[in-house]
Order: sequence, then structure tokens, then C-alpha cells
Amino acid sequence: MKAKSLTRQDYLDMYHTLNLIRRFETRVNELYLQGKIPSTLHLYIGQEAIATGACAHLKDSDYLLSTHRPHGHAIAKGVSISSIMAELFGKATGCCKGKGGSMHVGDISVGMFPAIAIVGGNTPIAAGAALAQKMLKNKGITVCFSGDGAANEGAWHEALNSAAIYDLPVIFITENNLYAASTPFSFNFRVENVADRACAYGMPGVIVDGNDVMAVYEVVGEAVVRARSGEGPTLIECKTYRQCGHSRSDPRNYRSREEEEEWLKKDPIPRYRDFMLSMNDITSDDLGVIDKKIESEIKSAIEFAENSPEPDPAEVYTDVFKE
Ligand SMILES: Cc1ncc(C[n+]2csc(CCOP(=O)(O)OP(=O)(O)O)c2C)c(N)n1
Ligand SMILES: [Mg+2]
Repeated sequence: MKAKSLTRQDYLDMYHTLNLIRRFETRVNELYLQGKIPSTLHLYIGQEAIATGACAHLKDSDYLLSTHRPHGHAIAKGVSISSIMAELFGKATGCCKGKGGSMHVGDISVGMFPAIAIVGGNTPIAAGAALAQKMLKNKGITVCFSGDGAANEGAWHEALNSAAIYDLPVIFITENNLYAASTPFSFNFRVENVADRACAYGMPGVIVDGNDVMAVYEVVGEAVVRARSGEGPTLIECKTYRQCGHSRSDPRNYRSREEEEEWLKKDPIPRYRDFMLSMNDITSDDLGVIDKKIESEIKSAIEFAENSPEPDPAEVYTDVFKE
């Protein structure tokens, strides 16, 4: 089995996803500052190429497990942006009926489990989901995104080992953005790469430029083929950088402005745009049409969220406890 080759429309679809995530996050940041979004936010700005390149391989029947930084994963997996926006506003029409907020967005109808904000807590659940897919023999696969910090949680190690010994159809994607909140990667690790740990579990460990959509697309494609054909899990480490603070209350005093500027030069958005324009049959007019569509999608998502009702207090325990 080989990874599928891409059509012109596939490239354009990835441009749409990549830029939809960026615009969504930028607008959400502004709405937060206007006091329209309660709680906090962990924005995905800078890391969009990872969700875009990885999720381009997934079907609705495949599963995705996410983290406290889930908006980009949800958008790339096909969760409606209106329902994500309404969730951030705490409205009844949100994808978790307004009870989850930013850190729990998801929609199982498109294969996205509600995101799990306990660092590393999603990895054993991903292994369990993949075990179910294997037992059901439905050819489904699970992709589990987590940060570099998660790779030092006990649950992460147990999950990777379990996935390896049972040859589970799961792909663990570490988004190494160099910091776990304010703690630098170099402080937290005595190995150079998270992927170096893959050999301890007997699975392939792959390192990729996480700011390059096509590079991510390619390595995830190989892992998808491996998972779907029953050969077991892969650990992929995407080297990246979050362009904003960890959450909305982060003065970023643990890293330098020079370092931030260096990483801005590797911003995935202009890189993919330049790549698209280097293709013979794609013009800036084609991309402009998509940019316009994104603006109107975001506008209607905000209108939907603003005009949606607050949750009914009588519903406070609905879907919270299993009867
Ligand atoms: C088990 C646990 N410990 C601590 C926290 C608080 N916390 C939330 S995000 C975070 C940092 C996570 O870093 P990383 O895994 O690298 O993800 P990133 O924020 O960089 O995307 C911490 C410590 C938590 N949510 N769960
Ligand atoms: Mg991190």
C-alpha cells in the first residue's frame, strides 16, 4: 500500500485548512481581548502546518485525540468552525453544548474525541481507541497529538509501549514547540529529540520540519500506510514553535525576542503559499478566492456564536454523568 498522490484540489484544500486555522486563531484572540470569550485560550498560531498535513490523510471514521491546544486539530479534522466558536463563547450550540470550552472541543461524528487538557492524558485513550479499531477490524486509525511536555508524563510511556506490543493502528505526533509552558525543552530532556525515545518501544521514530505542510504530509502518509496495514504505531516529532504565549496570560519572559524573530522567518503560512505559487497551475487569484471564503466562513461562525442562546441551567448535568 502506498500513500495517495495529491490532486490540485488536495493542495488547495490544505491551503484552505492552514489559513482557516490561522485566521480563526487570530480572530479568537481579538474576541478574547474584547471580553467575548470566557476562560483562557491556548492558541495554535505557528503550528498550523502539523494539523493540516496530518489530518489531510484522515477520514471521519478515523479518530483524533487532542490537547489543551486543540482548535487547529478540530478545524483540520472537520469539526464545524461555527460549533467551535459557539463552544468558545460558552453557548448551547457549541460542539460540547457550551460545557467544555476551548480545552475540550471535539465532535465524535467526525472522529474527534473531545480534547483532553491533562498533559499526556490523551495518549492512553488513543491507544485504547486504536485497540478498539484493531479488534473491530474496521481499518480505522487513531492520531494522537501531544506536546513535548507530554513526553515526560508516565501515561505517555505506557501508552506508547502498549501500542507497540499490540501493533496498534495509532500515530503519536509530538508537536515539539520547544517549551512546556515556560520550561525549555533543553531543561526537560537529556536526549536531543523526542523521537529518539521511539527505539525504547520498538517503533519507528521520525523527525520532521513541523512548519512545512508537505513535509508533515509525507511522513504522516507513511505512518498512515503502516498503521492501516496492521504494522503498528509510529512516533513522529514535528519541530515547531508557538508564535504566541503559552496561554492568554503569558509575558513570554522565558524566551528572547530574537528567538521569536528567527522562528517567524519559518512561519508555515507564507512558506506554503510560496510553495503553492511555485506550482504551474495555481495563481494568486486562486488563493485570493480561498482567502475571501475563509473571511466569510469566520464572519458567519462569529455571528452564529453571538446569536446563539446561553445553555439552559436545567441542562447542567446532562451528558456529564453516565446514567
Ligand atoms: C498533568 C498536567 N500537568 C500540568 C498541567 C498544566 N499544563 C497545562 S499545559 C502545560 C504545558 C504543556 O506543554 P506541552 O506538552 O509541551 O504542550 P504545549 O503547551 O507546548 O502545546 C502544563 C504544564 C496539566 N494540564 N496537566
Ligand atoms: Mg510544548
